Amino acid sequence: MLALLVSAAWITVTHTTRSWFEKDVALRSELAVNGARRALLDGIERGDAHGLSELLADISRDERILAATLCLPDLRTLGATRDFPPALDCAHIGQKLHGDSPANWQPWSKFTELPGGDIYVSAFPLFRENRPLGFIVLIHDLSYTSPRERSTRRFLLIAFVILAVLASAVTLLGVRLLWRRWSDALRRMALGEADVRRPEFMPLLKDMRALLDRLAHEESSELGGGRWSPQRLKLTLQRHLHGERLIVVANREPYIHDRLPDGGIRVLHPASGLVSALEPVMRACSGVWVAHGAGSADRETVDARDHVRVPPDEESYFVRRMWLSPEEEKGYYYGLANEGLWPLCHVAHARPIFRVDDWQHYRDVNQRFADAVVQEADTDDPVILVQDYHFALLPKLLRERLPRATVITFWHIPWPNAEQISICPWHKELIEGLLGSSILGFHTQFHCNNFLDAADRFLESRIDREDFAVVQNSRRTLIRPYPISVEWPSRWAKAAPPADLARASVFAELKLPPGCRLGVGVDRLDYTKGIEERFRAVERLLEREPQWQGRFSFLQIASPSRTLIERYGALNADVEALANRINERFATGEWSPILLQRRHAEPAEVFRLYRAADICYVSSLHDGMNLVAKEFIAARDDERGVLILSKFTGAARELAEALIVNPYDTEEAASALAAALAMPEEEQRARMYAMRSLVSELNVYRWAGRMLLDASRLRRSEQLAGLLGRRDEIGR
Ligand code: ADQ
Repeated sequence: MLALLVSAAWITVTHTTRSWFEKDVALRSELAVNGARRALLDGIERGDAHGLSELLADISRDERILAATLCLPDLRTLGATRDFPPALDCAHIGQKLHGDSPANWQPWSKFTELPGGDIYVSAFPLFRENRPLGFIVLIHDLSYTSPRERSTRRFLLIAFVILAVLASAVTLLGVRLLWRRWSDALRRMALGEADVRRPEFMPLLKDMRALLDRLAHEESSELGGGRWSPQRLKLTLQRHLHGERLIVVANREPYIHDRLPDGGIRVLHPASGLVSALEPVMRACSGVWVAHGAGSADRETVDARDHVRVPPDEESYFVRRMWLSPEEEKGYYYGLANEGLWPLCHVAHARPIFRVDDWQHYRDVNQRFADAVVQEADTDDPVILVQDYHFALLPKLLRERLPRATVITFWHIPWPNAEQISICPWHKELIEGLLGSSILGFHTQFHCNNFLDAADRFLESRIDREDFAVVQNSRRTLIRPYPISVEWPSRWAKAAPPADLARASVFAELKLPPGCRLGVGVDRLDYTKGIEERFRAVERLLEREPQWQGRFSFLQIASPSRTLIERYGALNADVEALANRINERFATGEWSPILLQRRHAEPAEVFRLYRAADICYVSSLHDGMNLVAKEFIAARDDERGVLILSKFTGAARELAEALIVNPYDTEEAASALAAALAMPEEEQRARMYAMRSLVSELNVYRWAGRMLLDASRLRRSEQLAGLLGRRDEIGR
């Protein structure tokens, strides 16, 4: 910038000084000619060549005039000083005077740079009573101007620099003064000093206050600000909800006891996003988790009250197991929940099926879980966390039995638009059931809005759009977005081997050649996860960029899920057939492009795989959040690896540094795979660093903590409303 300014100043100064000198010379020559004009005209009329030559010699005696010549209208030379250059003869200069005839001649001049020094040539027509008698040409010495120009330029430049410095200093001073006055006024206005009111500050002040409110609310000083941790979550529960224990209700249990063929028992962590997220919260808070006991050794491991202490090595909370008959499980779990509600809520082109029998079982099982929760509650105002689409009716049932309970319900999957939800014959009952909650949470604001629209359309209720709440039968339910996340730091990441060791062991197990690159996918085998689309992207990559054949494999760990449902059976067969077809097309020797393992993997192994991989591809066709994406980030403490993420996941709204793709667009997904494989280490590091910073802040303790804080606020307002005897609306 400075160089640009100096060059501009230099050009301006050179141009100005040059034009000064030219003007000066032009004036001098005009004076010289005017002084000798009459004598010149007389001499020409007389044809006195000798006298004219003497006159020219007189004129060129001036120290700045080098030579002179006198020309006639027919461009012949009448006289010239001795050293007048022949190149500038009368014919040549005559052309420059313009005019179609000598009567129209105009004075002419030109600056010329020559190796020996600069000269200035000027020509003046000589008229007597409008009659052209000839013209005189003078050659001026301008070599004296160069040193003068140089010193003038230097002087002007120095002046310019001094001026620039002075101007900057004055501007800086002015800005500082203005800033001080501005910030002082803003500070005084923020402190509420009555004499300061400037309208331009109002939007800023509003934002500041909103932020302060949020911070004050979210990070009350006694709990300490900053990152949410298990300790902070536990303190929040104790101080704000006076609760020592939480009651969680979820279909899936966090630990499954499984009978082994040799008669022994092993403990499994189920492949479930809900469990992965909620289990660390329960370890932090303690309490009881009410769930379906689905393991083959579950009954043998509970006490008389169907309780078992978990986690096996820590025993910080209880699981209360519920026993379902095969008919109940078929109707409530496989039927209504997974053949009805799951496809209803996901845009994945599977037709939902609703059967009256399934609905009856769903209602019965919800009622049985409500009974169990009431048994588990040791106060009349417990804090209950109801999880997911298996228990849409439970909040209302609990509200009837425990009116003072704080019921926080979280819906882990998308909530569709009103038209779509109305496909379910019992959509009103579902919405009404959920409105028994104090707070109903979704991953995104979009799903909250869909729920508000549905409540507005199908129920007698009042929608408070400012506070995002539904008011029905004198009860307020807050509808809020709480994007779910993973624990941070992750205990599985802590326990996993460092990246190079993880890579070496995984490569050895998979028999991958050393230079090979590895992509990984970890999912329940579910049609919403886009596993077929993922394989097709790998196939397209190998077609388009054959250099990756033999050098890139994609490992898919797919845990069989909901296998009794026909649609899942078909998916299982389709995924396998597709993997086989692609492998038959490209596999050579020991190398295969798709490594499909249909099995459950324990979290320790899943995290080792994340660390070993170059790429993790999450290609869900629709997903409330998707925790695999966040787990991959939590695992990569080496800040390497590339996450490719479907834009149809809730996670894509937060993880902008992932390569975001439309999984249906095979070309785009193949390009993302190619870009990930070619991505330089520095870029991987920058992206991973940004995503790790975000997920570490927005961790699962924050997810739970924000819900608990909102619940405590609501509870206080309800208590206050009760004290004031307001019966019209229990609310804020
Ligand atoms: P899910 O549909 O189960 O969760 P997701 O969020 O991806 O999906 O979580 C899957 C969990 O299971 C992860 O913890 C993963 O490690 C584990 N997992 C997957 N496959 C596995 C395998 N083969 N072996 C072992 N573990 C495996 C639902 C919603 C999501 C939402 C979560 C949480 O569908 O959108 O993110 O709940 O709210």
